[in-house]
Amino acid sequence: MLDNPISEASGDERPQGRGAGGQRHDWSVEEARAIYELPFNDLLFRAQTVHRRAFDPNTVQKCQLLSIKTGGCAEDCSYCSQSSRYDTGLKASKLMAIDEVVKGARAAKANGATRYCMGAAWREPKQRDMQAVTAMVREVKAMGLETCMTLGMLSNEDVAELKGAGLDYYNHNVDTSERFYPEVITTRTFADRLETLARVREAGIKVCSGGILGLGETPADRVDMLVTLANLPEHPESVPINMLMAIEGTPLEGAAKVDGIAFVRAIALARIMMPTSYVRLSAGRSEMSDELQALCFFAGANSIFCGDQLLTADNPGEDADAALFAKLGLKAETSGTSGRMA
Ligand code: SAM
Ligand code: DTB
Ligand code: SF4
Repeated sequence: MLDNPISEASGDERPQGRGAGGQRHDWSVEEARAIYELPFNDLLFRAQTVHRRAFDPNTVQKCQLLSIKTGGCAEDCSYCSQSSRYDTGLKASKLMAIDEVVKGARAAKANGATRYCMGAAWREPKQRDMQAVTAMVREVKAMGLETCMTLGMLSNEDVAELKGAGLDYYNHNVDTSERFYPEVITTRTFADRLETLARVREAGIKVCSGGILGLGETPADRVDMLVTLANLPEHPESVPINMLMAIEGTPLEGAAKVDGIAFVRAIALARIMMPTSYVRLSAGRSEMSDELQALCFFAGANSIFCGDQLLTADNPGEDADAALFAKLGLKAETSGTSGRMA
């Protein structure tokens, strides 16, 4: 099968474990690695074929981020500008006022974002913060935007409160492979991450989970990470793939750059294994050429973060993205017209 990408891509085969909507949850590491290592043209053809079955290939979802609580985080994630353990020069701030968040959401909507993602530099939210964050969810949702939050680990009570407020998505990345995880973060475990993801899913909140490339992981780690995501009981509805933005002062400030072709291979593998998920070309676009981004879209990425800032780091911004979309003939997904095929 692996020698003939077309037969799988054209749906001739129905491997065991394939559920409704063409989703499989029984990917073996060997099978995934063989796909990742296909000749590049075969890999891209296969990914694009899978992509076209579920999505309009020329429509890209735009999500906007806002850091609602910046810096001073107790965790030691070695890529992060917001960990209090590293001197990154970032100024820590308190949880933002609700009306400031609403103002940001209004601007994002005007720029064509359909989802507003609110992130806090916490290991986990404190009970005393839950009233404010749930109010943010209610107000942003009332504006007709999809809501997403990323607040760290959640308890059963937290997920119930967020669900009650109407939260649509929760972002919680596995970040890398289980094997490599302790080299990147020591203050929590890979199992802790999976536990929060299970709680979110159980509460009926949609899952956004992906990872970062460029942490010093091997190609095998990248494949393992994607197999973990694809073999969850349900695929995450959103899969953000970040390219490390090397932040001065963090242990990864001098990390070697990820090869662009290897990055595209990871996007393609995510698309093939999770055919109906939105695969988001996430952090790192400000350092990517138009050509690399175009290859990512061809490999099946169909979502981006828009605006000139991510949480704390740079992003291309509206003008650059408008020019890129025009060059590639891409259109932004609007709330009314989904990029999903009927
Ligand atoms: N504190 C929460 C947590 O860690 O789950 C939420 C915020 S955290 C900044 C969200 C994700 O952003 C991380 O899991 C990581 O995948 C990504 N990220 C953070 N810093 C990054 C960087 N310098 N380059 C690329 N991705 C990064
Ligand atoms: C995700 O996977 N990437 C976003 C979002 N989820 C929260 C965050 C990217 C952060 C990039 C570094 C920064 O802005 O500090
Ligand atoms: Fe804290 Fe999240 Fe940054 Fe880790 S990634 S240091 S948990 S803000």
